[in-house]
Amino acid sequence: MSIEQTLTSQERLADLDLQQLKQLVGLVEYDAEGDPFPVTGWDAVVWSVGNATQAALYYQTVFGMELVAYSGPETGNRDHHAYVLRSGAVRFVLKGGVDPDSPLLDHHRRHGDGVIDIALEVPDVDRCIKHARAEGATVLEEPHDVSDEHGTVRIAAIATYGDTRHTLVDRSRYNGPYLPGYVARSSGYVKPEDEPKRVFQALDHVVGNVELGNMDEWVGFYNRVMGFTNMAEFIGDDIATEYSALMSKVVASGNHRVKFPLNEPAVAKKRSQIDEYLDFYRGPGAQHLALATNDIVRTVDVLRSKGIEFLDTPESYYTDPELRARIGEVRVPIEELAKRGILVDRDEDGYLLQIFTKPIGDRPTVFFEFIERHGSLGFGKGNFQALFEAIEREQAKRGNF
Ligand code: TYF
Ligand code: FE
Repeated sequence: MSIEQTLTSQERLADLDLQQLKQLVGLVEYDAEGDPFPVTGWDAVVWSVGNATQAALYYQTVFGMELVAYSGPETGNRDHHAYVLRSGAVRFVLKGGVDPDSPLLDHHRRHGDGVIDIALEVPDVDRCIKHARAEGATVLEEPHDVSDEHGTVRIAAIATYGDTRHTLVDRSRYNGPYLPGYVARSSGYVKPEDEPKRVFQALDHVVGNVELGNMDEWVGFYNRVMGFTNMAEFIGDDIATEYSALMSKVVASGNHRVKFPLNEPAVAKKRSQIDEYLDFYRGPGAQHLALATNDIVRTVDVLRSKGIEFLDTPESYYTDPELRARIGEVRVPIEELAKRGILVDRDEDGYLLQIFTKPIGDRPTVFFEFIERHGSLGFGKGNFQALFEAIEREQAKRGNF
């Protein structure tokens, strides 16, 4: 039995080791041999944005990411600009149309800013596609090699919920800055001396919102097509009708690096936050990305100082004796968490600290979560009520009922 734990190329570049990743995102050892669709980890999150040239600056100056590669008219790509940014093991690719007839602009007209591709690094693209096809997946791009002076990448893509895709990338024979067609690029932006090197190190999970009644179908898709297994945490209809108006289940890759909670709306007293997303995104799509940090207090302070707005948490959350008793001792005084609105949850494995931003674009669709794990492999179940009440307060401000 092979117990496989391999670093992704991004993790190696970021100088992260397996011990750090275990802490940051809770990866586990597993038997890769019996895995029909082995996944090493995240490759990139590819965004369609209304103005990639400006968004690239936002992710550098606000989120502290580093510009590393570029494709655009100057490199022979007349269709769009694409800026590749990284923070630790996280890679974002921001795409914005140049050619007025670019398909990217059609996508943007419909969905607004959002995630078009959750790309994964895999050791064997052909094996994954063979399995995916046999399980009925839609293959959007057949396995093929792309090469330049830095080597060869093998690549393919399958469809997932809505207009979202999973590109599968084997970069074991490649050492360029991103993909063939991209050139290395840095920027003139100079980070202030007093800022941390990074405000997040790794991607923890990406949540998908799907239509009413479709959650189990998509859980089944990830089980069958990608060999993902279900994690213990879920939101059932018992909790849903109480306050959250959503149901949720979580699937994970064998090594637990890649975790996909999947939400569907539930019928409850108030219009679901998931319905609001589906209306404004015009269909299923990625709802939030959880970014792992090893110092959430610092992360929140830096981001707030740059104008990022987080959901607020009422004082009563921190003074609730039941919560106090349940969370016990954490690495920072509760008062420090209360000042910043950081949430705490504890389970049998440990605890986690988390906080959520307001939607990051013009539509009430995509947002970020920041998460600092200390043993807990969960998603903050104990915070769902406080969190969903906060989301509902924001929905009400937007005129939702
Ligand atoms: O990823 C999760 O499951 C948590 C909780 O609309 C959550 O971050 C679930 C649904 C949602 C917002 C947060
Ligand atoms: Fe989350």
